[in-house]
Amino acid sequence: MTTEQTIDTLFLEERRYPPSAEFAAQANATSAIYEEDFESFWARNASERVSWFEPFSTLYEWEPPYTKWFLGGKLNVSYNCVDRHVEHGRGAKVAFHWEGEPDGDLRAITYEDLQHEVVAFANTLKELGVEKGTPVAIYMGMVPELPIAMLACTRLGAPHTVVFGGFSADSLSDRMNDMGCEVLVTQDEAWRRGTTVPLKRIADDAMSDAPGVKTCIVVRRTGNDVPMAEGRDHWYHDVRGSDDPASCPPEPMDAEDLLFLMYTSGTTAKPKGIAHTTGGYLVGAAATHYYVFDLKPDADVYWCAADVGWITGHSYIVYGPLCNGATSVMYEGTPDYPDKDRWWSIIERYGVTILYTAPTAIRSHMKWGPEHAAKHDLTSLRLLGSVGEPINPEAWVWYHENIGGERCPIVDTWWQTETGMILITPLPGVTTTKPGSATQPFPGVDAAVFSESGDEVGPGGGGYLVLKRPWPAMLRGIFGDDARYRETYWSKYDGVYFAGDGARVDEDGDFWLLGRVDDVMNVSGHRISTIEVESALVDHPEVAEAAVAARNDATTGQAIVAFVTLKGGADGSVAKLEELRNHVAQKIGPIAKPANIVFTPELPKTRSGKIMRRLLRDVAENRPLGDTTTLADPTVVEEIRDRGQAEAGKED
Ligand code: 7RM
Repeated sequence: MTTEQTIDTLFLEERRYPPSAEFAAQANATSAIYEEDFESFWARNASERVSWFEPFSTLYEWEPPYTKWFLGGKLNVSYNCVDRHVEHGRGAKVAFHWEGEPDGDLRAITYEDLQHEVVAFANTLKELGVEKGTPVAIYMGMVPELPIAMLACTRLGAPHTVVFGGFSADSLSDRMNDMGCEVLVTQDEAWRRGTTVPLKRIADDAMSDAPGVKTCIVVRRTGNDVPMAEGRDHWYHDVRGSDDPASCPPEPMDAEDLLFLMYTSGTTAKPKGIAHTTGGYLVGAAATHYYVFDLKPDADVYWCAADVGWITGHSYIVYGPLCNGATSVMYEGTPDYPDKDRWWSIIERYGVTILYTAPTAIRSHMKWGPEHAAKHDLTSLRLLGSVGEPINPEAWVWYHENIGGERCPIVDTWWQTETGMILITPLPGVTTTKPGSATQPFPGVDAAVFSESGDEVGPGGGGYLVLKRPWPAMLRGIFGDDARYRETYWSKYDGVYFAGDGARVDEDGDFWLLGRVDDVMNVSGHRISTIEVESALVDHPEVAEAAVAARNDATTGQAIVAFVTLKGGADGSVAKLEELRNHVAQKIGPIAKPANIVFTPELPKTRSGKIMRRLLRDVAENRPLGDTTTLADPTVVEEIRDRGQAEAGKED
């Protein structure tokens, strides 16, 4: 057996955080659920977390690379997320504490309110021609009508695609054309940092390139004037249907009927429509939400601070929490508007008990300083979560101390748009956590790290993350592109899912995610992951954020270039540069010492907050920039390029 490794691992993190006895005593999970057999685990969760109109007859089928789950079962997602809670006497419970960005813009929406809203929206869609199977696009900001429209689609059995409200007209029309959408739901404008984003105008541009869209429903948010095309566009308040639940019963859907597409950008310009189906997705989202967040529906106030336009928002703002009957916070705006303590004020006012956010947000709060959180009483919090990128140990510890008051377990959850649900994560009350490690596969999930040639890498080794058996919320393919589906996920290894992430397993069998495999650097024959060098930099007390990329080098093959943001936005000196290089050498070894460092006030990020190292590579290589259409702020990379050129002389 070969034990060839494909990524060298250098960073050693030795801090350990065992669960407290108090947390463990009340936790939804115990270590026993890891012992449960895979089939009985999922069959039990399917019946405990979801109500079926007709029970399934076969748990799952696996004909690589396609899976089916809960075959023969019939269910409806809006029934599970809304009606059944009302039927069980919980209609007066708040589903969403919604907070708009403008001061005082608040709505508390109970499950009973939600039922009426969903029914009214579904009747509207129906009257405008939507039937079971009609594809609907939704292009909105974080307003209550966004989850309402999604649930209305699921009530009718109409598959949706939600396009994040920060995307351009081209992104929207591409997605609508790919899915064949006939109907678009949008809003007049969205609030963002005290100004407005003209969603309807952008939607108009998109519709001019998407002739299949015959109907557009416009929800009023800001109340400003927007153009309305006669015959095609309808104000929601003018066409709102009956809200009598009896007038619109939930459509019984097959477990394998398409629930939604979520487009995700790949290596080529054309985004992939990741397909999720009804039964498996709902069971996966609800079961993980229940165990990973230790949800107590009658006591918790849960807040996932992502945008509903991403998969995180679909699974952990809308479908998982509502299926579990949770009370959630939904916030429309940005974390620093009007002030940098907005999040902490929200947590204090609603008594939020569970917070789920991304490392990029945590690092922003670190950069702004702990004093903003310190102004508020955050003692209601009992559990914290992280998702989206590897979390640097320093950010993890900062989150633990400054937000969690050192009492809250942190769940670092690894998953993807494609996986639909969390796959690698601690279970709070059970798992001993380690800053920077997502720890263990969720019960019933079979993950491993493979070498280039497809051998399983043993403890300590780095390689490629794979999944060896299907899970209920697994993607059912790329919409309309079987060949690309097989090529992207199933061609590297036979019969196992290739996630495209580097990972290592340690002596305890815990997983450490190392970033996208395309970002791995090769210095003098050593394959080095970006996250380890970045974490060594962020470990320095003056560093807020860091991203590294490789450029070609005549001697070492590749050399590491680091892009660093200092706390408080300070400018870096030549002395600081040397200090940071030495810090990395001392932390993980001279091989990982950046050849040069560019100080920058911001890093280039996608709209969902992930660092775009591909563009930093272009900057490091002094090449023209590749595709920048998914950048949150396209000016950032130009600024970095100017600085990179100014600093080029400092390299040794
Ligand atoms: C949920 C989401 C997926 C990619 C994935 C990873 C990275 C996400 C973590 C993480 C390390 C984590 N879906 N990623 N979570 N890396 N630790 N806890 O983000 O489709 O937008 O992105 O995100 O590279 O492949 S996504």
